[in-house]
Amino acid sequence: MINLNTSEQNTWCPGCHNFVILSCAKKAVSELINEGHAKHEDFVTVTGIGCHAKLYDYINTSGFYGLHGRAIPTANGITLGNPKLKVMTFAGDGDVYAEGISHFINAARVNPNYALFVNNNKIFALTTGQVTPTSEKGFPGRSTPKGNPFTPMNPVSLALEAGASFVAREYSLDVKNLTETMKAAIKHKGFAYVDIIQPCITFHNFTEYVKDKMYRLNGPFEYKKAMEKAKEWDYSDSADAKIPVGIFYEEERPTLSDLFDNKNWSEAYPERKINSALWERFKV
Ligand SMILES: Cc1ncc(C[n+]2csc(CCOP(=O)(O)OP(=O)(O)O)c2C)c(N)n1
Ligand SMILES: [Mg+2]
Repeated sequence: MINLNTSEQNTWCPGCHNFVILSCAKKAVSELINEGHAKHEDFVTVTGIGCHAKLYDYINTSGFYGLHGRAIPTANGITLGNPKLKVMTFAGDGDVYAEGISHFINAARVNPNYALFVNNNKIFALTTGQVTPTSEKGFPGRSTPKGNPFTPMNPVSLALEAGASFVAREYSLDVKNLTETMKAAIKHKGFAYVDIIQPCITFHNFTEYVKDKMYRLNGPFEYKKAMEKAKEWDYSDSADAKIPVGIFYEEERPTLSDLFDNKNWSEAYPERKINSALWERFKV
Protein backbone atom coordinates (compact mmCIF):
# COMPACT_ATOMS: atom_id res chain seq x y z
CA MET A 1 0.00 0.00 0.00
CA ILE A 2 1.46 3.35 -1.06
CA ASN A 3 1.69 5.91 1.74
CA LEU A 4 0.37 9.19 0.34
CA ASN A 5 0.44 10.99 3.69
CA THR A 6 3.08 13.57 4.60
CA SER A 7 4.32 14.82 7.95
CA GLU A 8 3.43 18.49 7.28
CA GLN A 9 1.25 20.14 9.89
CA ASN A 10 -2.21 20.81 8.48
CA THR A 11 -3.35 24.44 8.81
CA TRP A 12 -6.78 24.30 7.13
CA CYS A 13 -9.70 25.40 9.34
CA PRO A 14 -11.21 22.48 11.26
CA GLY A 15 -14.06 21.17 9.11
CA CYS A 16 -12.76 22.64 5.83
CA HIS A 17 -14.04 20.81 2.75
CA ASN A 18 -10.44 20.75 1.47
CA PHE A 19 -9.86 17.81 3.85
CA VAL A 20 -12.40 15.82 1.85
CA ILE A 21 -10.97 16.88 -1.51
CA LEU A 22 -7.52 15.82 -0.28
CA SER A 23 -8.74 12.43 0.85
CA CYS A 24 -10.56 11.89 -2.49
CA ALA A 25 -7.36 12.79 -4.35
CA LYS A 26 -5.38 10.29 -2.28
CA LYS A 27 -8.03 7.62 -2.87
CA ALA A 28 -8.04 8.32 -6.62
CA VAL A 29 -4.24 8.11 -6.84
CA SER A 30 -4.03 5.00 -4.73
CA GLU A 31 -6.79 3.21 -6.71
CA LEU A 32 -5.20 4.15 -10.05
CA ILE A 33 -1.89 2.72 -8.81
CA ASN A 34 -3.56 -0.47 -7.58
CA GLU A 35 -5.44 -0.84 -10.86
CA GLY A 36 -2.12 -0.67 -12.73
CA HIS A 37 -2.98 2.57 -14.51
CA ALA A 38 0.12 4.41 -13.29
CA LYS A 39 3.00 4.15 -10.83
CA HIS A 40 3.43 6.27 -7.71
CA GLU A 41 6.39 8.07 -9.26
CA ASP A 42 4.27 9.06 -12.30
CA PHE A 43 2.05 11.40 -10.24
CA VAL A 44 2.79 15.11 -9.98
CA THR A 45 0.73 17.55 -7.91
CA VAL A 46 0.78 21.16 -9.11
CA THR A 47 -0.94 23.95 -7.20
CA GLY A 48 -1.47 27.69 -7.31
CA ILE A 49 -1.47 29.80 -4.15
CA GLY A 50 -4.43 29.84 -1.77
CA CYS A 51 -6.01 27.54 0.81
CA HIS A 52 -6.49 24.87 -1.87
CA ALA A 53 -2.77 25.03 -2.68
CA LYS A 54 -1.73 23.66 0.70
CA LEU A 55 -2.84 20.34 -0.73
CA TYR A 56 0.67 20.22 -2.21
CA ASP A 57 2.06 19.87 1.31
CA TYR A 58 -0.33 17.12 2.34
CA ILE A 59 -0.03 14.58 -0.48
CA ASN A 60 3.06 12.49 -1.00
CA THR A 61 3.69 12.78 -4.74
CA SER A 62 6.20 14.71 -6.80
CA GLY A 63 4.99 18.25 -7.21
CA PHE A 64 5.38 21.95 -7.81
CA TYR A 65 3.91 24.58 -5.49
CA GLY A 66 3.35 27.27 -8.10
CA LEU A 67 2.41 30.93 -8.16
CA HIS A 68 -1.05 32.40 -7.71
CA GLY A 69 -2.75 32.36 -11.13
CA ARG A 70 0.03 30.33 -12.71
CA ALA A 71 -0.74 26.70 -11.86
CA ILE A 72 -1.85 26.08 -15.45
CA PRO A 73 1.30 27.22 -17.28
CA THR A 74 3.39 25.31 -14.71
CA ALA A 75 1.43 22.15 -15.48
CA ASN A 76 1.72 22.86 -19.22
CA GLY A 77 5.51 22.88 -18.89
CA ILE A 78 5.61 19.67 -16.86
CA THR A 79 3.38 17.76 -19.27
CA LEU A 80 5.36 19.05 -22.25
CA GLY A 81 8.62 17.99 -20.56
CA ASN A 82 7.33 14.49 -19.91
CA PRO A 83 3.92 13.57 -21.35
CA LYS A 84 3.93 10.24 -19.50
CA LEU A 85 3.46 11.91 -16.11
CA LYS A 86 0.04 12.01 -14.46
CA VAL A 87 -0.28 15.66 -13.54
CA MET A 88 -2.98 16.72 -11.07
CA THR A 89 -3.34 20.49 -10.94
CA PHE A 90 -5.25 21.97 -8.01
CA ALA A 91 -6.15 25.63 -8.28
CA GLY A 92 -8.57 28.08 -6.69
CA ASP A 93 -11.43 30.01 -8.26
CA GLY A 94 -9.48 33.19 -7.58
CA ASP A 95 -6.41 31.57 -9.07
CA VAL A 96 -7.93 30.35 -12.32
CA TYR A 97 -11.02 32.49 -12.96
CA ALA A 98 -9.45 35.86 -12.01
CA GLU A 99 -5.68 36.23 -12.39
CA GLY A 100 -5.17 33.04 -14.42
CA ILE A 101 -8.20 33.23 -16.71
CA SER A 102 -6.22 33.57 -19.95
CA HIS A 103 -4.28 30.41 -19.11
CA PHE A 104 -7.56 28.58 -18.50
CA ILE A 105 -9.02 29.57 -21.88
CA ASN A 106 -5.86 28.73 -23.79
CA ALA A 107 -5.31 25.43 -21.98
CA ALA A 108 -8.85 24.38 -22.94
CA ARG A 109 -8.04 25.36 -26.52
CA VAL A 110 -4.67 23.58 -26.88
CA ASN A 111 -5.47 20.47 -24.80
CA PRO A 112 -2.46 19.76 -22.54
CA ASN A 113 -2.62 16.30 -21.03
CA TYR A 114 -3.51 16.76 -17.35
CA ALA A 115 -6.35 17.15 -14.89
CA LEU A 116 -7.26 20.60 -13.57
CA PHE A 117 -9.27 20.56 -10.35
CA VAL A 118 -10.60 23.96 -9.31
CA ASN A 119 -11.50 24.10 -5.61
CA ASN A 120 -14.25 26.64 -6.18
CA ASN A 121 -15.37 28.19 -2.89
CA LYS A 122 -16.57 31.37 -4.68
CA ILE A 123 -14.18 33.43 -2.56
CA PHE A 124 -10.54 34.40 -2.15
CA ALA A 125 -10.26 32.38 1.06
CA LEU A 126 -6.60 32.56 2.08
CA THR A 127 -6.72 36.37 1.91
CA THR A 128 -9.81 36.24 4.19
CA GLY A 129 -12.84 36.60 1.99
CA GLN A 130 -12.80 38.91 -1.04
CA VAL A 131 -15.17 38.22 -3.96
CA THR A 132 -13.96 36.27 -7.03
CA PRO A 133 -15.47 36.03 -10.52
CA THR A 134 -17.79 33.22 -9.34
CA SER A 135 -19.08 35.02 -6.22
CA GLU A 136 -22.80 35.79 -6.21
CA LYS A 137 -24.07 39.27 -6.98
CA GLY A 138 -24.79 41.06 -3.70
CA PHE A 139 -22.44 38.88 -1.61
CA PRO A 140 -20.81 41.10 1.02
CA GLY A 141 -17.16 40.10 0.68
CA ARG A 142 -14.27 41.85 2.47
CA SER A 143 -13.57 44.01 -0.59
CA THR A 144 -17.27 44.73 -1.27
CA PRO A 145 -18.93 45.32 2.13
CA LYS A 146 -22.00 46.81 0.44
CA GLY A 147 -22.39 43.75 -1.73
CA ASN A 148 -20.66 42.39 -4.84
CA PRO A 149 -21.87 44.60 -7.73
CA PHE A 150 -20.99 42.01 -10.41
CA THR A 151 -22.87 38.95 -11.70
CA PRO A 152 -20.86 35.72 -11.57
CA MET A 153 -19.25 34.10 -14.60
CA ASN A 154 -19.99 30.50 -15.57
CA PRO A 155 -16.62 28.70 -15.89
CA VAL A 156 -18.16 25.40 -17.02
CA SER A 157 -19.82 26.85 -20.13
CA LEU A 158 -16.66 28.91 -20.73
CA ALA A 159 -14.53 25.74 -20.66
CA LEU A 160 -16.83 24.11 -23.20
CA GLU A 161 -16.80 27.19 -25.40
CA ALA A 162 -12.98 27.32 -25.23
CA GLY A 163 -12.65 23.66 -26.29
CA ALA A 164 -11.94 21.67 -23.11
CA SER A 165 -11.98 17.97 -23.96
CA PHE A 166 -13.28 16.85 -20.53
CA VAL A 167 -15.61 19.03 -18.48
CA ALA A 168 -17.17 18.12 -15.14
CA ARG A 169 -18.53 19.64 -11.96
CA GLU A 170 -18.50 17.92 -8.58
CA TYR A 171 -19.36 18.75 -4.98
CA SER A 172 -16.64 18.62 -2.33
CA LEU A 173 -18.55 16.44 0.15
CA ASP A 174 -19.67 13.77 -2.34
CA VAL A 175 -16.75 11.43 -1.69
CA LYS A 176 -17.80 8.61 -4.00
CA ASN A 177 -18.59 10.68 -7.07
CA LEU A 178 -15.75 13.15 -6.56
CA THR A 179 -13.24 10.27 -6.36
CA GLU A 180 -14.66 8.60 -9.47
CA THR A 181 -14.65 11.84 -11.46
CA MET A 182 -11.09 12.58 -10.33
CA LYS A 183 -10.02 9.16 -11.57
CA ALA A 184 -11.79 9.69 -14.90
CA ALA A 185 -10.16 13.13 -15.26
CA ILE A 186 -6.68 11.75 -14.53
CA LYS A 187 -7.22 8.91 -17.01
CA HIS A 188 -8.53 11.26 -19.71
CA LYS A 189 -6.06 11.98 -22.53
CA GLY A 190 -6.12 15.77 -22.77
CA PHE A 191 -7.24 18.74 -20.69
CA ALA A 192 -9.65 17.41 -18.04
CA TYR A 193 -11.31 20.19 -16.09
CA VAL A 194 -13.37 19.62 -12.94
CA ASP A 195 -14.99 22.53 -11.11
CA ILE A 196 -15.31 21.31 -7.52
CA ILE A 197 -17.97 23.30 -5.69
CA GLN A 198 -16.37 23.69 -2.27
CA PRO A 199 -18.20 26.01 0.17
CA CYS A 200 -15.78 27.80 2.50
CA ILE A 201 -17.05 27.19 6.02
CA THR A 202 -15.31 30.28 7.36
CA PHE A 203 -15.84 33.05 4.79
CA HIS A 204 -18.60 31.82 2.48
CA ASN A 205 -20.65 28.89 3.66
CA PHE A 206 -23.25 27.96 1.04
CA THR A 207 -23.17 24.23 1.90
CA GLU A 208 -26.93 23.96 2.50
CA TYR A 209 -27.66 25.79 -0.75
CA VAL A 210 -25.60 23.36 -2.87
CA LYS A 211 -26.98 20.30 -1.11
CA ASP A 212 -30.51 21.56 -1.74
CA LYS A 213 -30.08 22.49 -5.43
CA MET A 214 -27.71 19.80 -6.69
CA TYR A 215 -28.76 16.93 -8.95
CA ARG A 216 -26.68 14.30 -10.77
CA LEU A 217 -26.27 14.20 -14.54
CA ASN A 218 -26.21 11.00 -16.55
CA GLY A 219 -23.53 12.37 -18.89
CA PRO A 220 -21.27 12.79 -20.71
CA PHE A 221 -23.40 14.35 -23.45
CA GLU A 222 -22.79 15.45 -27.02
CA TYR A 223 -21.53 19.02 -27.21
CA LYS A 224 -24.82 20.92 -27.70
CA LYS A 225 -26.59 19.11 -24.87
CA ALA A 226 -23.51 19.51 -22.64
CA MET A 227 -23.64 23.27 -23.23
CA GLU A 228 -27.36 23.36 -22.41
CA LYS A 229 -26.70 21.52 -19.17
CA ALA A 230 -23.74 23.79 -18.37
CA LYS A 231 -25.98 26.82 -18.66
CA GLU A 232 -28.62 25.45 -16.29
CA TRP A 233 -26.84 27.06 -13.34
CA ASP A 234 -25.45 30.58 -13.66
CA TYR A 235 -23.48 30.39 -10.37
CA SER A 236 -25.98 32.74 -8.76
CA ASP A 237 -27.78 32.05 -5.48
CA SER A 238 -31.26 32.16 -6.99
CA ALA A 239 -33.95 30.31 -5.09
CA ASP A 240 -35.09 28.21 -8.07
CA ALA A 241 -31.60 27.16 -9.26
CA LYS A 242 -30.76 23.59 -10.24
CA ILE A 243 -27.08 22.66 -10.00
CA PRO A 244 -26.10 19.80 -12.31
CA VAL A 245 -23.07 17.77 -11.17
CA GLY A 246 -21.17 15.00 -12.96
CA ILE A 247 -19.46 14.78 -16.34
CA PHE A 248 -20.84 17.17 -18.96
CA TYR A 249 -18.59 16.39 -21.88
CA GLU A 250 -15.71 14.18 -23.00
CA GLU A 251 -13.96 13.85 -26.35
CA GLU A 252 -10.58 12.58 -27.47
CA ARG A 253 -8.36 14.65 -29.73
CA PRO A 254 -4.58 15.26 -30.07
CA THR A 255 -2.98 16.77 -26.97
CA LEU A 256 -0.52 19.64 -26.79
CA SER A 257 2.32 17.09 -26.46
CA ASP A 258 1.09 15.15 -29.52
CA LEU A 259 1.15 18.35 -31.55
CA PHE A 260 4.66 19.26 -30.40
CA ASP A 261 6.01 15.74 -30.85
CA ASN A 262 8.30 16.41 -27.90
CA LYS A 263 9.72 12.91 -27.91
CA ASN A 264 12.64 14.61 -29.65
CA TRP A 265 13.21 17.31 -27.04
CA SER A 266 16.14 15.58 -25.39
CA GLU A 267 17.90 15.60 -28.77
CA ALA A 268 16.87 19.19 -29.44
CA TYR A 269 18.27 20.43 -26.11
CA PRO A 270 21.21 18.13 -25.28
CA GLU A 271 22.83 20.71 -22.98
CA ARG A 272 20.01 20.27 -20.47
CA LYS A 273 21.03 16.67 -20.02
CA ILE A 274 24.42 17.83 -18.85
CA ASN A 275 23.36 20.82 -16.78
CA SER A 276 20.20 19.79 -15.02
CA ALA A 277 19.52 17.02 -12.57
CA LEU A 278 15.85 17.83 -12.99
CA TRP A 279 16.08 17.18 -16.70
CA GLU A 280 17.47 13.71 -15.94
CA ARG A 281 14.49 13.09 -13.74
CA PHE A 282 11.78 14.35 -16.06
CA LYS A 283 13.25 13.52 -19.46
CA VAL A 284 11.11 11.42 -21.77
C1 LIG B 1 0.64 36.93 -8.09
C2 LIG B 1 -0.15 36.98 -6.83
N1 LIG B 1 -1.32 37.66 -6.80
C3 LIG B 1 -2.05 37.70 -5.66
C4 LIG B 1 -1.60 37.06 -4.54
C5 LIG B 1 -2.38 37.17 -3.25
N2 LIG B 1 -3.17 35.98 -2.98
C6 LIG B 1 -2.65 34.92 -2.31
S1 LIG B 1 -3.79 33.74 -2.00
C7 LIG B 1 -4.98 34.63 -2.75
C8 LIG B 1 -6.38 34.15 -2.76
C9 LIG B 1 -6.54 32.78 -3.25
O1 LIG B 1 -7.89 32.56 -3.58
P1 LIG B 1 -8.25 31.28 -4.41
O2 LIG B 1 -7.37 31.13 -5.57
O3 LIG B 1 -9.72 31.30 -4.68
O4 LIG B 1 -7.88 30.11 -3.40
P2 LIG B 1 -8.55 29.75 -1.97
O5 LIG B 1 -7.72 30.43 -0.92
O6 LIG B 1 -9.95 30.22 -1.99
O7 LIG B 1 -8.45 28.25 -1.90
C10 LIG B 1 -4.48 35.84 -3.27
C11 LIG B 1 -5.27 36.86 -3.98
C12 LIG B 1 -0.40 36.35 -4.61
N3 LIG B 1 0.08 35.66 -3.58
N4 LIG B 1 0.30 36.32 -5.76
MG1 LIG C 1 -11.27 30.39 -3.65
